[in-house]
Amino acid sequence: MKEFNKTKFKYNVENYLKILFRKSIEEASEQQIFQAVSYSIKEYIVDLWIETHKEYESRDVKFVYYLSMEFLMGRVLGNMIINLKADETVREVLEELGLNLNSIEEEEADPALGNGGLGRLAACFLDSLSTLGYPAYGCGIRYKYGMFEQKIENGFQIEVPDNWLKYGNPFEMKREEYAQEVKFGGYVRMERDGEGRDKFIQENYQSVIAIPYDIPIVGYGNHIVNTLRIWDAKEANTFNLDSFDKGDYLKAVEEKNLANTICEVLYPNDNHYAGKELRLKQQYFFVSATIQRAVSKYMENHKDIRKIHEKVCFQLNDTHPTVTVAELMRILLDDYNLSWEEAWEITNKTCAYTNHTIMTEALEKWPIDLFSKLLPRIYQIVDEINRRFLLVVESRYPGDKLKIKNMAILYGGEVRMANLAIIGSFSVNGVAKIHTEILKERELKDFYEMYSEKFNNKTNGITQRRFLLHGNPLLAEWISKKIGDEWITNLPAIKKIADYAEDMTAQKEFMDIKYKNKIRLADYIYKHNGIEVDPNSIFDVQVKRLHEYKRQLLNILHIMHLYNQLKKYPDMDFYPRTFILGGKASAGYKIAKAIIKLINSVADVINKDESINGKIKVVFIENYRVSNAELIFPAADVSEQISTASKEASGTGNMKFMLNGALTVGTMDGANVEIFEEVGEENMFLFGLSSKEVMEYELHGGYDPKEIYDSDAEIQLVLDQLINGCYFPDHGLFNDIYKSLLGIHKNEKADPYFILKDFHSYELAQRKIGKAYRDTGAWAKSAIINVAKSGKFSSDRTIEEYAAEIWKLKKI
Ligand code: GPU
Repeated sequence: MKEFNKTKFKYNVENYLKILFRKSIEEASEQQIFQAVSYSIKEYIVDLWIETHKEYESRDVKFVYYLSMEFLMGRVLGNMIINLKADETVREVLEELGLNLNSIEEEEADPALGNGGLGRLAACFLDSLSTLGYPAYGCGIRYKYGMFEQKIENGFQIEVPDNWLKYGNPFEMKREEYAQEVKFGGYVRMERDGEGRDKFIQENYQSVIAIPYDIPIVGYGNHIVNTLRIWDAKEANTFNLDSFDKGDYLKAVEEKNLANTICEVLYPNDNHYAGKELRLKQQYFFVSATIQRAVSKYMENHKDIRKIHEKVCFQLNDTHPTVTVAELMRILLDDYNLSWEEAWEITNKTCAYTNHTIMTEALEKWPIDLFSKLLPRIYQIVDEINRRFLLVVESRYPGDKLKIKNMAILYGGEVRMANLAIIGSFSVNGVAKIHTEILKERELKDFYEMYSEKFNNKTNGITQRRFLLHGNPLLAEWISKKIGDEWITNLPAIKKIADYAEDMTAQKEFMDIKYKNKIRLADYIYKHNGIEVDPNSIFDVQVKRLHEYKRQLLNILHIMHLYNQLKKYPDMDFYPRTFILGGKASAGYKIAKAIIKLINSVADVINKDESINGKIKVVFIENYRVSNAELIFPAADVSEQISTASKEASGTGNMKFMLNGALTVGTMDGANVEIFEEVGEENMFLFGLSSKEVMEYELHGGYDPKEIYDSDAEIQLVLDQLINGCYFPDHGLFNDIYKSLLGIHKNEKADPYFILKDFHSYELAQRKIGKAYRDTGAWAKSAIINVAKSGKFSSDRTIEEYAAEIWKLKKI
């Protein structure tokens, strides 16, 4: 195997500058240097990439195709260098050339082809798949514009397009030779073939050509390189002046438009289905291209299409790629002439589905009208899957209309994608224990009753290579010095660091590192927000997408309350606190945007109030994304994981904080439950209703927050401050928030996320935190124990479980 060669790398950097830009190091811009360094790294990686695939071919391995509308990769250069174990060499060479790797890394766009947890999970999975040596493709869309850039102007969120490809992406490789045709619209004509079989032929359709771009995914220290394949759209070759005469001029223009729009932009919705036709086009576009190519690749070196499940598994990342089920059926039926029964059996052995939420507003339900017009042949197949499925339901539950209502794919004029995914897959998994239990007991109860063997849990994980080794070099080095570096590829080995939890020198070293990371973040905050924060204060952090169920509102209302208390009792016992919040709101999510404005308005008032002596600072981090997340997690003392119990499927930020030695204040929700199992009561601050209690209330139409408002003067004060101009002169602005809590809107549930109900319990937990932090030794001990117990939450563990129990993959 080729080793990373210092001399060659040095030569390459200068040579690429010359070839790409006709510049010397002295003349080149930082961006040009980033490009040259990236191409030099890529040159080395490509050889490993080729080797890896030769090996795959010679061993005739099984592949998983991880189909996802989102891959939130973050910057790749630094991570690739680390995974190549070339960090030291690269730094040396660059220094000899008078360059600095950290500032070169800053030149890279932050690829954000994802919204939040779901997309970042996909990116962590790719890192683990390569590191563990599993043959895999990530398959998605090459959006021209990724997640929007968030600007805060006058406290309001403004969305700015993210032109991440402006300078080109040095790591991608266009693979024209694997282009696929994808067909939309038209109609289906039926004819009999020579053997009397029905043939279905789509006609008068619009074509788009899907062009794959491959990005290498480098495993840690093992020379294995898998592929992230993202598809771009190109017009089919019909657009020329000749078509004018042939009368299909309009069709040619339409095809051109379709090709130009499909991959234009990532929908910025998290946990929310918007029902846009273009979104369905995106889904079918990348699914069809992926499945067609996967089948062709399989047939290149296998004879029997009937055995494709032995070499291929399609993992569906939520319902977004669910048309996979019907597309595979279409190919097996129409292109390979299999019988329905054969095709169905194969499809069922090849597809697996992951559910990532129980939020009902996230359920994808396409109007049949729209669906059948856009995908006429696919719709026929879905219709037939539905018809046959309902026969099974009817024979098992004769006359049971409720079962049909709950489980049918086609119902009430809609195509229900989750039902199609469950029926078409051999595996259905949730993403944390409690989430899977809720799916089985409530959301998908009827399916669980029918197909209990399909259901399984795969608790999420994160990659320690990015979120500790790359993001927190000081802590990473400290850990490795103490217990060796096995944790990099075997996170449970990090448990040995617990031996140092009570060692006072180690505690001090740990807190020093935390302090340095807090200074690093404080500098960032000063640079970006102009706010001075005290690194000796408690850094209390909530960073994640803005969503009512995640309850950033509970956090900010509590801050408002604390501020009231400090004003009222200036001498009260209070440990200085810096509240750091960050996250994007979906562009059309009004109340979430109002909450951002509220946070910024409260920050303005509190940060300026000299009478509280800087005891509270509030910071809203603009444009929260993977690159600044890597600065934020290492600097956190307190991790806010405060979703309404039962609503957060898993959460993964919770794991990133823990890995970096923050203590969690949280509800018994998602993976918090499993973090609690690991660290115990002494090392975590639990509060709030349990998921059982929440669901019980929901069953009975909620609860009455007015009782709390009327009987609790402190809460009343805080709520009134929303609408009395205390924080912002425009009274109306926070009205919607006020009403959402007290239920003044007709037909709307009051406080559906139990914010007032959990308020006091949260306040109590927060008070415990202030107290606990004063005992630095005990705090350090808890923080070190959190790091030590994070072993379970590596995405390596998650991927091992998927590989063994769902994909049946072999490592190479
Ligand atoms: N999640 Br559905 C998203 O980030 N976006 C979505 O559209 C959907 C789910 C998240 C869950 O909210 C989070 O709890 C989970 O940890 C993550 O997916 C990965 O499973």
